[in-house]
Amino acid sequence: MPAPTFLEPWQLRAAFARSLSDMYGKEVPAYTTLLDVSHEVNADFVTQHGADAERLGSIARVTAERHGAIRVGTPTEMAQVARIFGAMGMHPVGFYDLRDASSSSVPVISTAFRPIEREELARNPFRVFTSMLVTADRRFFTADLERRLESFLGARTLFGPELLALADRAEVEGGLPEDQAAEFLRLATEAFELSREPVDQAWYRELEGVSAVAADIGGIASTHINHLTPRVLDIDDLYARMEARGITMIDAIQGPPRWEGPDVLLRQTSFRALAEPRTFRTADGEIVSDSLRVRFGEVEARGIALTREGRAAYDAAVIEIDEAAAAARADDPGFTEAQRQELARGVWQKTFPTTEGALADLGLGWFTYELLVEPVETRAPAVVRQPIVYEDFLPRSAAGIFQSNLTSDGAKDASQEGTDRDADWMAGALGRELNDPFDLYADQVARSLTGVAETLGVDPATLTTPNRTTGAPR
Ligand code: OOG
Ligand code: NI
Repeated sequence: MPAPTFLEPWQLRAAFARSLSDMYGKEVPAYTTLLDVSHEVNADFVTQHGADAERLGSIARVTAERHGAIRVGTPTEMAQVARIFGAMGMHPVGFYDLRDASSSSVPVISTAFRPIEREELARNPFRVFTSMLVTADRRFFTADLERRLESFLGARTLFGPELLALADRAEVEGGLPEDQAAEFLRLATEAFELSREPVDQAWYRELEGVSAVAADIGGIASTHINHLTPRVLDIDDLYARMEARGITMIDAIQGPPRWEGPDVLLRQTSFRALAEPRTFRTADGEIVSDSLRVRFGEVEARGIALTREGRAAYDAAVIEIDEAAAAARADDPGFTEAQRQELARGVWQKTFPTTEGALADLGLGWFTYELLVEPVETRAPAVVRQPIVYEDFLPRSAAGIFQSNLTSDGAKDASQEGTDRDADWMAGALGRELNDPFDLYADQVARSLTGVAETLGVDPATLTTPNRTTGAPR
């Protein structure tokens, strides 16, 4: 009898991404439409651009690529999520504070679980944006509400002991045998299904008065996947094709504008999912059918990762665009989204160079260096520069995504002092190291330079000198 197959973390991750996608497609049919349109957009893009289309990831990677979003209530639940994703080789990266990034009431802080090694990312880059409530923040929750919320959250179990035990075993042993892997994947997928249990109506509505996000997290005794986002190679094309199919998208594409230079960071857009039927238990114990609009469809395009300097330039450009757009809107209430995009393009042209080479030479973007395998032996080995794709999220876009899909703004008492939360606090809640995204990109660059320098027998520092490298002609 052949030995049972053993699934390594990346195989668990790829299988989980598929399993979650199948489940979510059944729950939210519009997601399946989004996948169909995404595949069309990507296929057409590859036909038009050839090998250049795969500069920021192979088409196989991009086709399988998804990010999920989930929301939990407590540090205990957050630490359990970390164990489940740890089993799949997904580690917490980055700290996002959405409490101030949003004008609506979004009382959460977040991190993203994702693979961190280059090879692992190439195998399957599945990532999950994970948010948790800050119940102690008085701008959102009174002391009384905090106490009742904590007691509700403390009494629920999102992830059963069997799932957590399998997760721990996978992490310690570097994977799971086939039968245990199947059970792990089944339980993990089930943990993120939408519950059919009746929702306590009074409790849900009370929390909704404070924040729709707080109600989604703390108003029900289970969690669910909020959205699952495919990646496209041309998000403007996707936007137009979705609208042509009669699916109304939010007004804007979040993040950088469309322009003639290299794509950087992340552009995202979304559409409101249909109202989903849910049952509620009323104050007098009656079960009634109603619906909730909480989950939505999102899609994204990824560009080149920016260095700290590049990111600072990005953040400044975003503020400049906002201020200029606000001024233009004050002058002319008819100021359109198309005009805002045009204005944004102008700011981009001042801020970023139009070639990858300049982005590298100015130290704004991250690039790795590789030896070009030349079939012609007479040529000296050439060093080629490859852009690193941005693997993370943007707090402002995340806040925009949260906000554009809320049914109400909720209530935020700005006169109260916010509760301090930072990356160290998050690491403590997770009980694990919280990776800094910039450090991860810098490591990738350093490793690529060392590799090339060793092969050539030169000092790695000489490899990043401008003009020493040949980039793609862009
Ligand atoms: C997460 C919103 C953020 C993104 O892609 O920036 C997000 C949520 O709605 O739970 O998913
Ligand atoms: Ni998202």
